[in-house]
Amino acid sequence: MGTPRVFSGIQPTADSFHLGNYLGAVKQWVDLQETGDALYCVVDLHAITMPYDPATLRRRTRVAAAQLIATGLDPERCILFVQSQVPEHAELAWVLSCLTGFGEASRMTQFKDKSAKGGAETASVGLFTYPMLMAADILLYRTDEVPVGEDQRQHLELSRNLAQRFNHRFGETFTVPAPYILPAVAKITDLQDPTSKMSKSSSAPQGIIDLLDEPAAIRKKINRAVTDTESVVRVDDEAKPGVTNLLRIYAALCGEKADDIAARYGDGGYGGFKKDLGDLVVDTFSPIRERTARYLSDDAALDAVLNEGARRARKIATETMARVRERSGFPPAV
Ligand code: AQP
Repeated sequence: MGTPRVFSGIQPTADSFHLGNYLGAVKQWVDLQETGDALYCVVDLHAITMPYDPATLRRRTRVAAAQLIATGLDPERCILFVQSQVPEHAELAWVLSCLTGFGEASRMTQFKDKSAKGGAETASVGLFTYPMLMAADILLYRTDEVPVGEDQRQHLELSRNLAQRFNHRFGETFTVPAPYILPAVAKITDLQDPTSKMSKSSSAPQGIIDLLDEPAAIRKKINRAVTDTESVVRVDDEAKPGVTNLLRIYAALCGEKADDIAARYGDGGYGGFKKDLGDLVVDTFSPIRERTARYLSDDAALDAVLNEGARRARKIATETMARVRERSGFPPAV
């Protein structure tokens, strides 16, 4: 097998990515650009599935792209682009929506959760068809591997089913993508509610560490993270979800095993452990924050990177769409 094609995306739905986005997804993206033929995308079309303000979206899209470069994505080693600049995403999403059963789409838990929060009647149809747009993102690039967090597993399963369904009905067209999910970081949890996912839209500010947080804010949030009364640092998902989450974060950032880190702190209480973790997060995020500000200060350079990324992505996307059009019974695009 040749170099695997890798694709993933992230929504510009906040002014900063958070620690869960970073450890669950973006950190893997940086690693995979070295071994894979990688495309990464700021998925602004996905971001409009919830109520939004255009000026805010425009700003967040740029902040998202700048953060991705600041974390280590190198536009020479991967294709970095903004989804709406490649119109084939929306075009293929329509074709895939017409292959998806209404019942099948209704079973998507992200739609159920998000629509329940705002009231199912007012949820947009776009929120309902979000998974088909995500399938289009992935299938357009004949993707082999998709590095994501655990919350995206169900959507990825739908992408696989849609690829197989299209291939079966209309002839071999799409690669069937595989999830690339690292169990240790697949679900980083909220610091105040350590059984729930850390999330841009549902975590309270004290429960979420942003990539662009100032050092003092990071330290404070980690100091106040919910633990337990036992005072022993050890991995135990059932009895100690808060400490276990902090250990997983620690391990992912320094590359050691969580059990080895736990053994070093033992039963000495949580103060020193939290202080060291705060330092580690600050040391990792501060250079990223500074680089993000630098990339955001040069509009023309950022535009040039994103426009070039979109041009390169579009070349692949139009090839795939030409095949899809032919197999679907449409005339060629003119
Ligand atoms: N807590 C998490 N732990 C591990 N991975 C996570 N991801 C998100 N939260 C965690 C992964 O980050 C990537 C980009 O996510 P996204 O912006 O496309 O949307 P999301 O999954 O819906 O993330 P959020 O923060 O929870 O956003 P909202 O609140 O807007 O829904 C994905 O690979 C995701 O798995």
